[in-house]
Amino acid sequence: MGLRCGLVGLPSCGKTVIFNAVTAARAPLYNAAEMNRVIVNLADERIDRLVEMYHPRKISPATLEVVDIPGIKAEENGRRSRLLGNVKDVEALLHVVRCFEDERVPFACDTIDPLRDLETVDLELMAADESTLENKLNRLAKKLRSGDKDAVREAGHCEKIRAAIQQGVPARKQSLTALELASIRECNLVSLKPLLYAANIKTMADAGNRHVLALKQAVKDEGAELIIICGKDEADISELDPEERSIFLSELGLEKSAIVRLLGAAYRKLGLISFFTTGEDEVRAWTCCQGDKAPVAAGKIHTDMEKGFIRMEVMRYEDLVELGSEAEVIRAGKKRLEGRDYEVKDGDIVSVLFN
Ligand SMILES: Nc1nc2c(ncn2[C@@H]2O[C@H](COP(=O)(O)OP(=O)(O)O)[C@@H](O)[C@H]2O)c(=O)[nH]1
Ligand SMILES: [Mg+2]
Repeated sequence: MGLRCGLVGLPSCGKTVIFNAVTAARAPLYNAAEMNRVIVNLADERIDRLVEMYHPRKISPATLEVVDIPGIKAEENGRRSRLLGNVKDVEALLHVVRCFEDERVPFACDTIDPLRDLETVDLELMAADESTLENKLNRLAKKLRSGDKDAVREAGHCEKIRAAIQQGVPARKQSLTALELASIRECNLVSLKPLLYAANIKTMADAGNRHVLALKQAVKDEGAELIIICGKDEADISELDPEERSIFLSELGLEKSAIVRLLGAAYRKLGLISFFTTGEDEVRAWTCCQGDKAPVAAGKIHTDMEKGFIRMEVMRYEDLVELGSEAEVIRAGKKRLEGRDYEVKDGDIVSVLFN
């Protein structure tokens, strides 16, 4: 349901520590082969406000599933395919990059070098995609011999994308056209997935160290997002109760915890927005893509609502808060009826009329 985000990175870059920080799940450390997976609620102050107004029996914030994917440089074959299976399964990747030096904490490499790590992870993702494309081309071969037009086009696209990957360009950097994307949709290429970066540092005082600076530049060149995280500190903080937590965060010079920053970055990067349904039964946040039309957004709630879509009633969260109640919003003529072409906006409160 919610967004699925996978943590990747070289062994001992701090994935599990960060996983614990974002989830407070306290998954066991040092267990490289185990997969940790957890669903966390997204903090959203709008939900809190809606709950005050509706006193619903049930509260359902938007969710994020975080998957701690072990060892990107797995040697053994079985583990490698399992790893990539799990990478395929997520909608976004968070690449944790070790930017702290500490001889007491062994690392996969002898040196700390974020740019090398970026390249290493990309190579691993691209190697997986190469074999995925290879498989698809093999499957297409039979149809090609019979001259199937769709197959010819798809194979052309796959070959072009594979060639660029072989030149070292991940699919996400290939500026693929809608048609090309359609040809590889079922491949679920891992180097196509949006990638966010997290620089893992020892203390906030290190936020300007040379590793972070190098990483910042590379991430900027790629047009991606970088979050700076003190994985270890945040993991400790996440074990505190909420009040103590905010005191500690501000002492460390952090406004928001890792999870909030992580989600903000993930949402922006993926072009995701939240809309709401409200009532005495349930106040609930839903996630859709920016630009999704009303029927598509309705389909997130129930597939029947997409199929039998008639109209959507929409009010703005801001209007509801400003006017104080749904009745007042209606009286002010600010509850609108929208049709199939309406693009759902972040903060819309909707109800769907359907067959
Ligand atoms: N000093 C310091 N050590 C860290 C930090 N983050 C992780 N570590 C240590 O690095 C080691 C590997 O971390 P882990 O999260 O298990 O790495 P993973 O292999 O990427 O999951 C552990 O000993 C952690 O305690 C950090 O921010 N500062
Ligand atoms: Mg780990």
